[in-house]
This record gives sequence, structure tokens and C-alpha cells, in this order.
Amino acid sequence: MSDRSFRFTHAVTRRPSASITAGLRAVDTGTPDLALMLAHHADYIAALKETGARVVELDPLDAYPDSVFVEDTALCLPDGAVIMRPGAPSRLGEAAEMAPHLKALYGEVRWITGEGSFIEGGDILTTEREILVGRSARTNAAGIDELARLVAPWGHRLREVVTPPGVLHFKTDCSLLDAETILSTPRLAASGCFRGYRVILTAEGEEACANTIRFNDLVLMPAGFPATRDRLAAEGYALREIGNSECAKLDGGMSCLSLRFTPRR
Ligand code: CIR
Repeated sequence: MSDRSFRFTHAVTRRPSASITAGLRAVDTGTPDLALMLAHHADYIAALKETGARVVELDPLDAYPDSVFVEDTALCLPDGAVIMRPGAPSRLGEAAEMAPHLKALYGEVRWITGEGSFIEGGDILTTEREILVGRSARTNAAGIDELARLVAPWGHRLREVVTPPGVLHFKTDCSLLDAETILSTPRLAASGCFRGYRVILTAEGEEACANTIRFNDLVLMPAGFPATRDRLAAEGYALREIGNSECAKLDGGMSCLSLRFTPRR
């Protein structure tokens, strides 16, 4: 197996705006502190850069409180990017804001266009062998079908899976650690969707750290989950703990904060 699923030359990020305090959240656990979020965001970007990748840092978008969570706006593959149609009405316009930046990097982008199609990047996990897409409150069957049609000519196969009830996105509960290994919460792994992969489970009570990213030689994980951290360190992963307290108030984690890719051209 190659390591194409976690070797990246590029990442695109967007700085949080002051409007982040109005960001969407399932449960209100407090208002995010912008200064602390900016500090965490800077640590995140520094870790990405440390691996040698080019990191694009886009300006804040006041009109879109959740726009720091760029992952939901697109799916980036080696042959091109597909612009999503977020299922949260307040986030729909974020996708169009992202498109010109990806067009500049890829030359061409494709769009999810159906009026009734909804899909967010947080529900999509790309592995070496397939693209797993979790149906959720933000991603529907029409969105998944449209994505499947758009990426088939690039040689990608989609598999529909289910995001656990009450969980925002499929990847809220899982992440790719290497070509064949997935970090998952026990509740998601129990669905059987990772059969054929090696699965490492989050430690009991630490489900909130399942959303990590493998980015080149580093695994970026949220700080504050020592038992899972030790489990991953024992498996030999090079870890970087990043503060996530403020993004977590808005149901965001490590993957949400970047689009990661290596354009083929
Ligand atoms: C939202 O509800 O859309 C944002 N507050 C959080 C989005 C997190 N994105 C992600 O997991 N990919």
C-alpha cells in the first residue's frame, strides 16, 4: 500500500472571525474565546507547516461564523476538488467563498449543484481504497449520489455509511491514522463500517478525541485526552497535541480546520 492518503503538499485554512461567537453548536457549553481560539489555530498551522507543506491562510469571513471549519466546504482529491453544498443553511455560502482558491490551486473544480443535494466534508473519510461517506443531519442521499457521479471519472469508489445518531459528522467519531488504520469511537466501530481496516479505539470517556488528522509525519490530536494519546504513542505515531477547547464548543475538531491535498498536476 502507498501512503498517498496522508502525504500532502498543501493545506488550506481560514482564520476564525470575531463572529465565531455566533457559530452553530448542538449544545451550548459556553461562548468561544476568540483570542484563545486564534492561539490554538496558530499552533495548528505551525504544526502543518512543520511537515513541509504549503499552508494557505485565508482571511476571516465575518458573514460566516463557522467559516473557520473549511473542511466542510470541499472534498479535495488528487485530480481536483468538489465544492460541497453544506446542509446547514447558514453555511451554504461558505462553499462559494472557497471555490476560487481551490480553482487557483487545481485549475478546475466540480460542484455539487442539486437543489435538494446536501453534503459536508466532515462526513467524508478518504482512505487508500475508497471514500466513506456518512449520511447525517447535514449529508443526504442526493448529495452522496451526486458526489459519487462526480468522482467516478477520477477512479474513486464511494461507500455510504451511517453517522451515529446525535453525532454531527461521520468524522466527528473517526480519523485515518495511516493507509490501513483508523482511530474510531467504540460506538462507530460497532456499526461494522471499518471491517477490513485496522481499528484503534478511543479510550473510555475520550470519545471527543476521535477526530484527529494524519498529516505527513504527524498526527495532530486535540489536547486533553491522555489515555488515547498514550495508546497512539505506544503504536508509534508521532503526535502533536493542539488545544481544541474553543472549537469543541462549536463541535469542531482537528480535521474541520483544514482542507488537505496533493494536486496531481
Ligand atoms: C457546524 O455545526 O457546522 C460547526 N459549528 C462545526 C463544524 C465542524 N466541522 C467538521 O467537523 N468538519
